[in-house]
Formats: sequence, structure tokens, C-alpha cells
Amino acid sequence: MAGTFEAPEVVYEELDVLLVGGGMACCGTAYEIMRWAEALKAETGKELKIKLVDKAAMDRSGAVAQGLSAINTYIGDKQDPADYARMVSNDLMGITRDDLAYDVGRNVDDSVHLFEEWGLPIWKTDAEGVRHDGAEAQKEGLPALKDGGQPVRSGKWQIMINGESYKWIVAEAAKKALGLDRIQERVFIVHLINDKNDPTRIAGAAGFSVRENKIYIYKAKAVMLAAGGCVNLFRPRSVGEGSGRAWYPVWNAGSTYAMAAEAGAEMTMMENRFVPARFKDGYGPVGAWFLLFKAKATNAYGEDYMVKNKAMLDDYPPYGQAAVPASCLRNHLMLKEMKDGRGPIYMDTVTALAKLAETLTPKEVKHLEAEAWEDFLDMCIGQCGIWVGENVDPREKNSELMPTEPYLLGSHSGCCGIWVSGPTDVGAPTTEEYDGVPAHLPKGWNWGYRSMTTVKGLFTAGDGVGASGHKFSSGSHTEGRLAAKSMVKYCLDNADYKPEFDETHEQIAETIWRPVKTFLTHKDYTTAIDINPHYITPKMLQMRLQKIMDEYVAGVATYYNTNDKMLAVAEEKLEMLKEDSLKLRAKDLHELLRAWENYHRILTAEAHMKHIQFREESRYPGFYYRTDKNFVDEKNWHCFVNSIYDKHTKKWTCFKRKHVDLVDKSKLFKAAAPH
Ligand code: SFD
Ligand code: AMP
Repeated sequence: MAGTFEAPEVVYEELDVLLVGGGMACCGTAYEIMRWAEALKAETGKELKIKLVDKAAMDRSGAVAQGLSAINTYIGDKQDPADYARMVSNDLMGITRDDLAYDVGRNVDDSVHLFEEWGLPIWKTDAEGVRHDGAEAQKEGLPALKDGGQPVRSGKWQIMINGESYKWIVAEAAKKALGLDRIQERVFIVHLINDKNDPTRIAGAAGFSVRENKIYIYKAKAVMLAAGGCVNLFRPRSVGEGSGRAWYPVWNAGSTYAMAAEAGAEMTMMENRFVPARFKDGYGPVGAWFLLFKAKATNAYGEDYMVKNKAMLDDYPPYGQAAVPASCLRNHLMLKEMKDGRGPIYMDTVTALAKLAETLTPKEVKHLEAEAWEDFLDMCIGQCGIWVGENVDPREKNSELMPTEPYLLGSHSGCCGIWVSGPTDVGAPTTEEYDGVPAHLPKGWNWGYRSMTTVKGLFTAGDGVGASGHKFSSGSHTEGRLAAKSMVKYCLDNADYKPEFDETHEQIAETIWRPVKTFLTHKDYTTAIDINPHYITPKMLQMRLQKIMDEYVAGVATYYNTNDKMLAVAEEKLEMLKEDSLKLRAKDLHELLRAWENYHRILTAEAHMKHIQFREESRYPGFYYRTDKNFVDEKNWHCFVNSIYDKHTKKWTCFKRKHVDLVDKSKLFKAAAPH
């Protein structure tokens, strides 16, 4: 359709609440908000106008698109939310918000119970201790989790599911709650709009249809921004023939972080990243292997590097040789082997399956072997292709592991994101007050509405919430639900507020359509559509971004190393790239999507770089190293690093925020040896 663009139609809508995204978090908000909105209508007759907008189709959008094999956060009846907050803190090197983690911990099981009620098959253990997979458990009539049914735990926090249709099930409930009239799919939101009279307030959002020449502008009092994390800001390991393969979903393009930052929201821990250890080339998940199959990872010579290198843990907080070392530290010990030339690293599937066969019945072994395949089929089907293509039978041949390129996210084993208001009833009462109510949380952790960012009316959840990782699918859904309640309260409390935009409809449309105009204006200058001095293709721009991040901001090219000098180079190059992004071209709607995704990636990448530069230590060894400050400095840097972006000057300001433990960490499960 190159060159056949017509001027876009501008569609304008006035709402009370806009939900941006249709992933786990937004599905949680969608489900929950209707309960409060309906109660409000029954009580006052006032009906809130609510709309959910997703760039894709909710049934298969977001990180759970392919399905999952485990729910990684389920507390159950044998541990408590404080244990969960401790685990989150331990895994993220001691700098997390206990209030947020605790709040997720005390509410998350309710979401899991709903998933089961909606039809998600959950593995169960019967009274004799025999495991049944989801369908079998249902057939046998084993009790539901909420009625005391015992899940099959793969790990302390994780439970096994038959989750190929997980997202479908969760989306169906969200759609049913909202009603299809309140849902608009295939609309990509480009930016949020601030209020003309109060720049610290949200007034709406704007985007475009990825199928039709239409620009959508929404006015809203409250906006939920839950558009996932950020993938493909670093050059991936899979290039050329493997290009496009990644662990986290490529369609999570940093929209949450970029749009929140541009709206003026305070960001937190944007230096944090997740570098998952994954099955090489296919990015297959490892959790089930480590936790359910009790497999060990070894260097090329069969040595268990977690045991061999355990003394390396002593240098690091929060607990040195903790029972379960933090994810970054597990990588740190693995990377030692790789850097010293003892790679490749292997998942010892052969020994793990042989050991299981010693204690299990042949039927149980067969079931677990099927699960080994299903784990990939559910979450990462490409890994099955690799096993089949490379003749891998996990009983006979070990598979390589590899730390991947970095990802930015706040819901999995990472904690970058947006600074939000915490729950009002966690923590000890302080001398502070909010609206006459004694505050429970440290100063600056609560300003009335749970999950609201520092921009009034702008809420977030899931990957959007910073300083509190390990929420995963269930915790993200939970956070979406928690936010829903306060969004309705916010609308009630601001019933008379009339949002006014700080830009005109014409300006909004012109900005969004700029890449199209750039293309149409210059396309005839050359005969080769992709070669033109007046514009840059989204693909080329993405490669430039990935090269900068890979080579200067601790990507795989430098074994995750960077330093102050490299960061200064990146700073300059990213600034130029941001300037050049004004020259992005879009020859069709697909490229318009790619253009704006990449713009969001640039801002996210810039935040990441600025935060790493500001934090003068290496807080996450194994995820990244600042070789000029290759240590953890508890005295000066046991704190949050937060930042604010100014959309007018296009500059970031980073600053420290005090970290406080609300949960007693001395109780942490310390053990003699890891694993
Ligand atoms: O194996 C716009 N996750 C796992 N969670 C678990 O509980 N168990 C597991 O087994 C997990 N594993 C796993 C996981 C993810 C992936 C990719 C794999 C394996 C391979 C993590 C969870 O999936 C994750 O924590 C949640 O999904 C996070 O929820 P949320 O809502 O924060 O993000 P989302 O679901 O990706 O949804 C994002 C939505 O935003 C839309 N969107 N819409 C409009 N405009 C824009 N500009 C937009 N940009 C994005 C998307 O379409 C989507 O709807 S394992 O590793 O441990
Ligand atoms: P993954 O497949 O790596 O995404 O992990 C799934 C779940 O297992 C997450 O909750 C991880 O924190 C956890 N996990 C993965 N590997 C390990 C390990 N070696 N030790 C403890 N927990 C792990």
C-alpha cells in the first residue's frame, strides 16, 4: 500500500476511564473495575464511561500470548505474604518496595482462584501425594484451590498448570465483564496527554488503528497504562536467520515506560534489567527444569558452577550465600565459567530425568517427559523446533544454556518501572498524615490512591510498577485489580474535574502521522524505497538503537560490561538517535506501528542508560557490570534511583530515594549451600 495513504480520519471520544493494554494487568483491571463501577451506578445512578484499548487482540496479546506452564506466584496456605516480600527483596538485591510486594502477596491467590473458576486446568496433588495434571484433576473431582485443593508445586512459589489457553481464559473473563462495546482492539497508543491547566494531571491519550487510516483521541479522567515491558532495545543474540526470536514478547516495546515518562511520571529502578538464562537459541524457559525436574546446570566439564563458585556470593548483599541466590547472582556464577573459557554451559537434563526415574513410577516418568515438551510447547514453541531439528532427546543429550540479551520489565525477575502510591494499610503508623489519616508508609510512598503514579489520574500495574518484581502473570492481574478499585475512587473524588488537553487535535494528529508524511513527501527522491537521505526506516533505526545499547550499555557484545566512558558515548549517540527519530518513515500502517514502537524503545533505552550512569556501583552482577565501579556499595547506594523526564526539554533528572525495609529481613531463609 506504499503511497496510497489517505488523510487519516480523527475519531474523538470522551471517557471517564481509559485502559491502555489488554495483557494480564489490564485484564485484571477490566474484570475488577466493572464490579466497582456497577456498584457505583446502583448507588448513585452515575455510569462511568470506560474503554480498553489494546494494540493487538486480547485473546492472545501480551507476554502470556503463547500460554504458560506455571503460575509463578501463588502463596497458598504454607507461607505468608511477608515471606513473599522477603523473597522478592532477596532476588532483587535488597532494593524493593515491601509494601507493594506484600500487597500483591496477600491478594494474589484470589486471582488464581478466579482463573481456576474460569476454567484454567491446575495440577493437583491428591491425598496420597499423587500428582494429577489439570484435566485429570478436574476429572477426578479433586477440590479447587479455594476449597483446599493442593496444587503441584514446581517451586516454593510456583504451581503447575496446563496453560496453553491461559491468556484466552483470562481475556474472556475481562471481555465478558467489560462487554465488547467497551473494547477496541488493534489501536496503538502513541502518547498520553497532560491537562492544560495542571501539567501534573492526565487528560487522555492518543493513538492510531493498525488496520485503518484512523487516529484515535481519548479524553479521560483516569488512565491505566499497562502496556508491558521492553524487548528488542538491545541487539538480540538471534540475528540473521534467527532474527525476531526473543524470550519476552517482541511486541512489548517500552510503551509503558516511554509514555509514562513523557507524561512526567516519576520512574524507578530503570537501571534494573533481566537477563534470563535460557536454553540457547530457542529461549526455552528453565524454571521447570531447575525447580520441577531438579536439574543442575554445569560448565562444559560437568562441574556444578553454583557449588564450585559459591564463595563468589559472599561479596554480595543482601545475604551472601542465601538459600536461593538472586537471579543475577546465578548468572554471575555462570558467566565466570563462560568468561574463563569453560563454556558451553549445559542443563544436565540426562541426569535429572534418570534420577526422577529412580523414584517415580513409569507412568509418572512418562507424564513428566511429556511435561518437558509441553513446557516448551506452551511458552516457547520454537525451542521444540530446535530440539527436534537438533535431534535432542533430553534423556540422552544435554542442552546448552545461555544468558540472553537484556530485557526491561517490572513483573518477572526484574523491577524497573514507575513509582506508584502504595497501599494505605501496610507498615507501621508514622507521624505523617495524608488527608488527615495517619500514614503507614515511609514519606513519598503513598499519596492516597493505590497504584497511581505521580501524575494525577495515571495508574499502572504489572510490568509498569517498579521496585517490586516477581509478580508474574498472577501478580500482574492482581495489581490490575487493585488499581481498578482506586481508579473508580479517583473518578468519584474528581467528579467535577473536566480534563482539558495541553495540545490540539490537529497537533496530535500531525505528530502521530509524521512518519507517513515524511515518507509521502520524500519517497520519489530515489528509486529504491528503502534508500533515501530524507528518512530512516524503522528497521534501520532499531538496528542502530540495538547496536548502541549492545556495545556501550552492557549488552552481550561486552559480556554485560560498561563503564562511565562507554555510557558517555552512549549518551551522545542516543541523543542523536532521538533527534533522528523525527525522520522515521512509515510506508504503511505496519511501519507506522514499528516507527512508534521504536520511539518508545529509544526513550526506554535512554532511561536505562541514565539510571546505570547515575547509580555508581554494580548492583546487579550477572545482569550488568560497571567495570569502573565493580562492587555493591551498600553505604551510598542502598537506595532507589528514581528519575523524571521533561517532555519539553527532553532531559532526564535522576535522584535517590531512601529505601526502607518494612518486613523483617533477618528471618530470611539462609542455608549452608545454594540450590
Ligand atoms: O517461564 C499496547 N511470565 C510468566 N508468568 C508466570 O506466572 N508463569 C510463567 O511461567 C511465566 N514465564 C513466562 C512469562 C512471560 C513470557 C513471555 C514467557 C514465559 C515466555 C510473565 C508474565 O507473562 C508477565 O509477568 C505478565 O504477562 C505481565 O503482565 P502485563 O499486563 O504487565 O503485560 P502483558 O501481559 O505483556 O500485556 C501488555 C499489553 O499491552 C498491549 N500494548 N496496547 C496499546 N498501545 C500500546 N502502545 C501498547 N503496547 C503494548 C499489548 O498488546 C498487551 O495486551 S517463565 O519465564 O517463568
Ligand atoms: P524461569 O523459567 O527462569 O522464568 O523461572 C520460572 C520461575 O522459577 C521463576 O519464579 C524463577 O524465579 C524461578 N527459578 C528459575 N530458576 C531458578 C533457580 N535456579 N532457582 C530458584 N528459582 C528459580
